[in-house]
Amino acid sequence: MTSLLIRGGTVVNADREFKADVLTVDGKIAAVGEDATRQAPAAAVPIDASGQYVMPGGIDPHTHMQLPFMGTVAADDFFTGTAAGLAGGTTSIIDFVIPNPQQPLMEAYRDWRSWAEKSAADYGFHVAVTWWSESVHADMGTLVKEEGINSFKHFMAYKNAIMCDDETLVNSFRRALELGAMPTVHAENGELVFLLQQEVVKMGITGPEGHPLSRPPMVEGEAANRAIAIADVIGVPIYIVHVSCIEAAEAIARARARGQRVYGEVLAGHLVIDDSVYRHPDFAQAAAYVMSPPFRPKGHQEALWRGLQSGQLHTTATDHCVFCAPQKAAGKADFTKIPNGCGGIEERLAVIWDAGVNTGRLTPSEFVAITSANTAKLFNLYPQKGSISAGADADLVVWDPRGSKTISAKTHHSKVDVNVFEGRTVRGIPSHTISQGRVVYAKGELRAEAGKGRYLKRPPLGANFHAAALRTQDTAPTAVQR
Ligand code: DUC
Ligand code: ZN
Ligand code: ZN
Repeated sequence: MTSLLIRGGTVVNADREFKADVLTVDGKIAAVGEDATRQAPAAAVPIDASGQYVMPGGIDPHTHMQLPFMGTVAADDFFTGTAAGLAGGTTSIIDFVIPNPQQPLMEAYRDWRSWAEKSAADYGFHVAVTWWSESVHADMGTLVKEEGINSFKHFMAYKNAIMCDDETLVNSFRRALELGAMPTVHAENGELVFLLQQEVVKMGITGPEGHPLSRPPMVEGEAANRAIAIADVIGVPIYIVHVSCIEAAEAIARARARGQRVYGEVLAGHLVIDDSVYRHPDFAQAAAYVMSPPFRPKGHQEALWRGLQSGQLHTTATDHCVFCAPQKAAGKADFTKIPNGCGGIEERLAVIWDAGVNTGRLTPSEFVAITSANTAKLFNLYPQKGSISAGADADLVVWDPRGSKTISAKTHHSKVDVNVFEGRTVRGIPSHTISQGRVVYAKGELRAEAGKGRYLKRPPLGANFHAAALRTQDTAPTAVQR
């Protein structure tokens, strides 16, 4: 039996914070509070959490480990990427299975499952629907009913690659509704991106500064509005990944005000980095920030914070998808060929704590809501994940609110050669990360082990979640008697 007794800390859940000891036994939280102290076996290993917070380990609902993309493969594999996450207090990820168009979903799913076996932390998958056929319809059923998938991803951008047209969106959303699964979208209008990329290049703008010009906020706003409208007509909830701009955040807020069940995710990078990075005179420095949607002018960041503060936006993620400088160099002569993606899995919690809690924008409980609990609830992992309560998985972070560090590629654990938060000093860092009741990170020492992560099956969301998501513009369907 392995047991830990985390003593003297302040436990923070999404609903409240309170002083309590936490006892873990064999990978689960056995007790919280007086029971923990009383029931602790003599062999329990003590961890001193005095003056610190004890929070659920972070869940990153949006990562792309070893993703084959734009002619190359993302540099962090499932081991190095999840290990970096553990060093930053993130104990679970939800990554993406992305079939090529015409590839059977089940085949791609099996590929990703085998790649992920080396994960150091627990993991689940959203599965992307990149094309439509009867076999895709059938595979979605198998994935939900047998494989524990309850969310499907749709790329509205990346024309001539993985982009969904409206026909696919409509068919897939309808199937998701039948299955009790959550449709999710990368909201950017791929036709507009395609057109603007050509126009920007024709103007002679071939460097990374062309990237945000080809993907302005309205391109994201259009797609968010369209996806939300389709979901409304179908009567299914919808989750918009990496909301980066006012236009998309407002689309979500408007739909929610109409009573529609719409959820929004925000990336740590989009909260604190602005589009000035694309104007760096050194290609490699600017290309390091090429991701989609791009970083935005400053005003958008404030809107994203307000969305999180007001509860109109719900989760935070990273879109961790890293490419090293030689990979980014594929787009040296043409920004449209720069592999899209940035890191952040190790930094997300500290960046959001520093810019969110230390500034008074968020309480510690609100921080837990947007870094783990809301994701666990939306994707049906709660309270196994996202909660410090008896019976939950022993995935915890002991958080030192006075500890600080300066983020750098020289000291991070990802394999990528840059860090988009380079030079940022953050106050509030993990002292210990505990995964499945094992101390996997302690005061700078990472003890991640390949293959220790487990696949997380996520059951469908249930009839109530879907049944209540009625069309907001319903009129009773009645035939005219003639
Ligand atoms: N955006 C990125 O920047 N990289 C991977 C996929 C995506 O949508
Ligand atoms: Zn995306
Ligand atoms: Zn992504």
